[in-house]
Amino acid sequence: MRGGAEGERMSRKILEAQRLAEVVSKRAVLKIAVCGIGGCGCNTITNLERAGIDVPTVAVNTDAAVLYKTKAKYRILIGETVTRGRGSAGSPALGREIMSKEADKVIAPVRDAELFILTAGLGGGTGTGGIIALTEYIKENMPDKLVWTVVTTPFSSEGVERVRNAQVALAELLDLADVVLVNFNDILKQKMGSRSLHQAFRDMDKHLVTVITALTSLQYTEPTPGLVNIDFSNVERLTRRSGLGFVGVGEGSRLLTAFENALEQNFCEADLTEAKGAVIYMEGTQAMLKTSEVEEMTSILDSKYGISTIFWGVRYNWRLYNPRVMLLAAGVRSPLVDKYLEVK
Ligand SMILES: Nc1nc2c(ncn2[C@@H]2O[C@H](COP(=O)(O)OP(=O)(O)OP(=O)(O)O)[C@@H](O)[C@H]2O)c(=O)[nH]1
Ligand SMILES: [Mg+2]
Repeated sequence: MRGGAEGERMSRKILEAQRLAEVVSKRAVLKIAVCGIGGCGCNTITNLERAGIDVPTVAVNTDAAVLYKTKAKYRILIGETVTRGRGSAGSPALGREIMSKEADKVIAPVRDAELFILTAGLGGGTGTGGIIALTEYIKENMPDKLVWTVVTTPFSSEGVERVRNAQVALAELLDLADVVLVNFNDILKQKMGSRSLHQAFRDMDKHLVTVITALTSLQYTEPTPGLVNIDFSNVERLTRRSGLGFVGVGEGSRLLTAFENALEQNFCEADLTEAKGAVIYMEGTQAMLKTSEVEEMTSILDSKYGISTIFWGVRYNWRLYNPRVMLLAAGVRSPLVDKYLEVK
């Protein structure tokens, strides 16, 4: 048996270690919430829930029937007195007005999140006006939080009015949000060669789930010696008010192939040259994540794109057959987005 003084010293040490571990674990977990607005946003939330996402999800709509069918941790009907639960009939102005009055109610269940991922299909009323008003609300009332938006642009075949709604909203979002990730439906259709509009929407649905799931996995990064690890302050410094962003997720037989495939997942023709910085998040077994290939990824980003600020995240995942890489680049350019915003 240890003596009284010695025993006391030991138990104090154990208590201190426990307290430190608690602080570390609290600091390390990045609190993320995902919020989907309008028909497309609600559909994305349902798909994320089906895929087993494990961050709080909020689905918001003015359309009660669509919301009723949505699967989400929190479902919030807005504009009930104005639209009587029937949607905003394609009016972004109405969607915006309703959300600006009820944003408080929407955010209430996830108020403690540090990073909000907001998603909507641009072109209609609720999602288009709502995502702008919600971003504005968070930026005005909780300026320390980050807002990343994941949006789609309508197919040209959906008509001029929807495209115009989307153009105006995209321009505003680029000013308001910390990061805007935009996916052009037309580009996806070209790449996938989808047979019908319905099929193309389903392809985009899958893409949105992959991107948002990958973004939320940033909360799991494990500190790895020898790499500049991702923590919240890195993510914050890199993405705050960084405008247009790029995210690609790829798998491949080797890490480098996965990385190249991630670069291919480009649905806004983003040009990564001179981007503000990048985050690379890798998953796989320890044997898959080879240091030499990690170095090669860094050197490609540096020599080909001139990106020198790179943060790394690793999560060992014994269930994967192939390594998976998520590449997030902040502050990218896109001639396609520039052109899209010019057309009136
Ligand atoms: N990928 C995908 N895109 C969709 C889906 N539904 C709609 N969209 C796209 O999102 C745009 C906006 O549509 P909605 O989300 O239904 O519109 P809303 O925000 O509910 O607006 P209102 O109904 O007018 O209040 C459309 O123009 C489509 O381009 C969907 O299920 N999947
Ligand atoms: Mg709707």
